[in-house]
Amino acid sequence: MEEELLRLKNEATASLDSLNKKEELDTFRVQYLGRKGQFTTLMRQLGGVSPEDRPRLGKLANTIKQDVEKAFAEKQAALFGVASAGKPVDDLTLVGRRIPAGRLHPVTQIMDEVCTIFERLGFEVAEGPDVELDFYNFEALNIPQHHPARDMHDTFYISDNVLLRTHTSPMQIRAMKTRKPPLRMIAPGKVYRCDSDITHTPMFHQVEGFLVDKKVSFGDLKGILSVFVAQMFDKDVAIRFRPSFFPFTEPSAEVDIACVMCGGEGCRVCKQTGWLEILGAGLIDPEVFRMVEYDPDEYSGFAFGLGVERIAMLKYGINDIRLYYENDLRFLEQF
Ligand code: 2U9
Repeated sequence: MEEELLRLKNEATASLDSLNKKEELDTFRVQYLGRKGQFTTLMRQLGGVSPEDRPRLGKLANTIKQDVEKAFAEKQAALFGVASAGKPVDDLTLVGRRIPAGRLHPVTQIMDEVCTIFERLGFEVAEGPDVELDFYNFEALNIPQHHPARDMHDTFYISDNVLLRTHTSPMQIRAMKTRKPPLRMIAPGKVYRCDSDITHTPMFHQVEGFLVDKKVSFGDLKGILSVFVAQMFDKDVAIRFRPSFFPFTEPSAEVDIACVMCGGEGCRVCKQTGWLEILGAGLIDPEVFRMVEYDPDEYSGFAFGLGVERIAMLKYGINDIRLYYENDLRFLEQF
């Protein structure tokens, strides 16, 4: 038994000395030190040794195994750069691990971009509650009970008088009710409409803006929106104002830009018209001024509203609005 132990020690030491590849370390460990390795097999045989020899041989076996384990750790340190205590040594030449960084949602990115453009034009930002009173969402905007325009808004009602805002206009009403002109403000935020298909989600984002002062004209509105379109899309993109109707503006217009896909030639995206609608706007209706106790003979103003998801779809060429809210990283990571 003693001879066997010494032979195993010599064999293991020689094998360890000749070893110079990291892969060979594993083979060595399994062959000599593992659960089914040669040391374990030999030490199991200690049970059959005479009781008087057993303590001495047991001790010798343990010492030899410990020596080989120590030599193994040193070899490992030499080949792997691992300290003999088993602790990894920092390899300062290694490339750092990349920490996966989150990023802003594409809708947030476009929302920020829209807000920045208007902030540079001197507009202040106002945010307010998503749960609103009927008065601020409809009544004060010249949309009384039973007005047909209420149907278009597909409202989520919480009670008779309380609802999820269908646009961010209530913020403008709140501002006018508490402050005097001149006012130049944008209201970004979530709005809610009970509607869902390829171009509608029950929650979407709007940026609305308005300006109230003495002698504000439709020309001022055209100027501001032209600057916005040039900065948001392309400085040379064609823009047109098309007559429209909203209860809260008079006159009203919808604003189109030359199709971003075909440049105005006509394609599937612009339904062969060459134009894409990007926002609605107009001069604030005198009825709205009366509701907030502004004198419509003294003040005038313009207002506009845009859907952020729609602007982002046109900018990025996305054809289904629901993609924004499926949280598929393969989609979100592209922005
Ligand atoms: C006040 C007075 C008037 C805001 C306006 C629009 C026209 C408009 C739509 C664009 C796409 C809503 O998200 S959308 O579906 N908005 O067309 N919004 S004028 O007019 C106001 C706002 C506040 C006090």
